[in-house]
Amino acid sequence: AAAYNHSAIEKKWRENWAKNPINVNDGKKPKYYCLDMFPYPSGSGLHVGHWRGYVISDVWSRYQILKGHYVIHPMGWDAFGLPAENYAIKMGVHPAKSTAENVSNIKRQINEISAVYDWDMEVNTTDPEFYKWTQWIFVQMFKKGLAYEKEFPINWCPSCKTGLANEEVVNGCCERCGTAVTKKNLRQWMLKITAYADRLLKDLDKLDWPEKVKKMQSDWIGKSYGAEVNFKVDGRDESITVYTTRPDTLHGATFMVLAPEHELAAALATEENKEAVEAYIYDSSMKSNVDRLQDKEKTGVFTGSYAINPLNGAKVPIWLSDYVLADYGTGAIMCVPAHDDRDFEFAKKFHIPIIQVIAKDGKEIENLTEAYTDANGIMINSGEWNGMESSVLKKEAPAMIEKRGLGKKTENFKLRDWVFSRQRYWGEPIPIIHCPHCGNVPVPEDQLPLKLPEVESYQPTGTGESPLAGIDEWVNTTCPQCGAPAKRETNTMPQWAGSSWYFLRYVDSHNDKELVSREKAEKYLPVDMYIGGVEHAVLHLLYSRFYTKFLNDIGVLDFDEPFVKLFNQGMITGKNGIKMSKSKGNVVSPDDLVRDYGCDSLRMYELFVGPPELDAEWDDRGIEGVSRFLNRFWNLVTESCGKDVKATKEMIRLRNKLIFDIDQRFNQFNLNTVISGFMEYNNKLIELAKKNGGIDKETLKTFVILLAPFAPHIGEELWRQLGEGDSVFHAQWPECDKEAMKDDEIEVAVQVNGKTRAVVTLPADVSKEDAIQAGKELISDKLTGTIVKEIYVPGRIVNIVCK
Ligand code: ANZ
Ligand code: ZN
Repeated sequence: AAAYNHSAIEKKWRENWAKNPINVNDGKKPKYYCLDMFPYPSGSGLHVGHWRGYVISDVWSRYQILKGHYVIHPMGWDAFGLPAENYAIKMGVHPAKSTAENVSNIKRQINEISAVYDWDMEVNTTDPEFYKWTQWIFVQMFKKGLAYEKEFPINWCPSCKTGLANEEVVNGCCERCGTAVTKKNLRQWMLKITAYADRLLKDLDKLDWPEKVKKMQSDWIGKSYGAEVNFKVDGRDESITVYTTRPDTLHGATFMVLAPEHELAAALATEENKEAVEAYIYDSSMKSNVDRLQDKEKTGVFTGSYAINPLNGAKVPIWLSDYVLADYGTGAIMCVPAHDDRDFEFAKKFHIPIIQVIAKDGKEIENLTEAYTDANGIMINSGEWNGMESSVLKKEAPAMIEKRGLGKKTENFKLRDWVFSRQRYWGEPIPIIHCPHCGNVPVPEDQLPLKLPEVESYQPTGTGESPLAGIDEWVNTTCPQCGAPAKRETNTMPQWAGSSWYFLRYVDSHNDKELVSREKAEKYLPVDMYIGGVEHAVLHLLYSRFYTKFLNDIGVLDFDEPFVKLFNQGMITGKNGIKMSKSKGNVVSPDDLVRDYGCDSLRMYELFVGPPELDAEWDDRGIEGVSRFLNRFWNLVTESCGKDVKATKEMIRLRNKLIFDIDQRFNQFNLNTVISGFMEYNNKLIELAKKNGGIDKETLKTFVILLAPFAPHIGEELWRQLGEGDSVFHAQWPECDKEAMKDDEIEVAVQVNGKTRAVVTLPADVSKEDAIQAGKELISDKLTGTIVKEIYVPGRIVNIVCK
């Protein structure tokens, strides 16, 4: 038989599948939607790390095809936004041009994977026919009051020269370029994602997602329960409302802190504190939220004013400090230094009294050296609350405070509205016209898409305006409502706008009337399996859920969660776990490996390197092992092919065990152990072939079907060599016969007083009596005294106890 020639068979089957697609929608098969997170078409192309996710989603898709599904497995390009634009600026070419080049280059590379993508569904977020709908969604949100304008200090990246969403600031730095983020007061378009906070949190329960990701989302949404409590300002009419999750500690509130931006901050300053207060307010305005929250020494300033603790009438000083954020809760807090770390540090630094109100076993600590943050204990120094269990009081206090008219029970979210405008060129223009008479008027829907105009200079201006603001003939327009001269909005949408809904478009990508037809949405959506990196846990994955819920609310979709199941693959790294990147010079290109070992070997090796959910270090040499396996399997099949070997019991048993093991591992996403399983069973079959002069066809065919999702070309080729006329992907995924899987003979240890004396081979279904009988016969010469007990541990041990 001919030797395994990967280049020849891979070329042959790729051409064949192009003509005879294996994944056909006959309208009868149930659908299965398996989605990859679509890539940014960057200039550096694909390395072996990118392959991993695409291989995982492809083996899963092919598995679903074999299980009788019509699989929706599309691919597209997330091509707007900073990465494409920064690249374009660096290379000195227009982003439209470089993006198109990158797309065609990456598409060629992706095709090397031989995945079953349906390119007829392809989308590109920069295509006007696509972003027409991105803009359309914005207009619908605007009409529902969910897109609104607001001026406030936002996160600003001085290097990318654009505003950023909270989600795009990581440890105080720009998520894209790593530059420290500052603040800038800018007029912004905002999306009211907070209107969906409760649903975004609650519906996490519906999702079959990694717990880790769900936790990241729920932490980000950050719901907390507590109370708003009113403190009267001493000697004045105003009162200050604080938000607290710990109203049980109210007796321990020895001071208050307002955010420097609080509306009363300046007004509360007494004459002698005025100068210091104003200076402090100014200094804080120059810092970002992240700076302010970082663990640095606390700063603050006393206003000179006092407030009255509503429970016990104590006079407490009012301070300003930037550790209190203006946009969380009410922007003012009551400070309980005995039980809160930040308050403790602040009180120590500024010599403010500390009163302990919760104590373990009710015993007060003489000199607190740190805050007692455990919410369990007995209330002390708390008037009528003394003696209560604090964890109980914590739950009851909000209602008690509300009942006594001191405030109200309330809840809060950490989630903020989404800063949705970018002062950059390479994005979807926001389809709004500013009219001096009518205010903000959306571009009429029949005029969408509002195309991004061609510009000479697309570099960010740094002025807080996008480069679009410099194109007078584009900016100046007329109001669609009253016809008066008006100006276009010049900000563009963020990177995430297109990716928040692209997965909906794939199933109806040529529809020029609707974003997606209701019929197709009902038939093909939502996504059954979403595969991609974990870095998107709170950005893309949260935004997509929000968009889906909104589109559900306005009747476009009949479901409100986009991704039923989520799988996050780990990263492939270079040596010592270092991320693969051009700048580190450790990028491994798939091209040479495909040439030398074939696509099938590389696909399998991508999975073999380790559990798919974990990071794995790449080592080129490992691919040899996979390649050797494929060669040996090839030889086994081709040598048995013409021989018509009869199936032995052992072959049948092995066949069923193989099905059971592979299917189970596959289902649990233990893809690396699927590959090692193939290797083990291959070795066993080779042994059997030696004994029997080959392996029966049925067993070989079974192996080939199981292997095909992983190594589709060799799978298809061997399937045909085994005499089949139709594609292996039209075969049925084999089912395991559990009876046939059982070993029919077992080896049982025979013991005397717990010591093994012999081993006896017995039928697998032997009865207790027969097993003991056989065991006794075998060791009769070793029995002394009288038998007091006979024990049979099924399938393993016969133990005869003598005295
Ligand atoms: C008194 C208190 C006593 C508090 C105690 C905590 C512990 P969540 O919602 O879980 O993050 N807080 C409220 N608004 C704030 C703001 N704008 N900036 C900074 N801190 C703020 O926590 C809410 C708690 O964080 C509130 O409960 C408040 O401090 C503080 F032993 O009030 B607490
Ligand atoms: Zn108008």
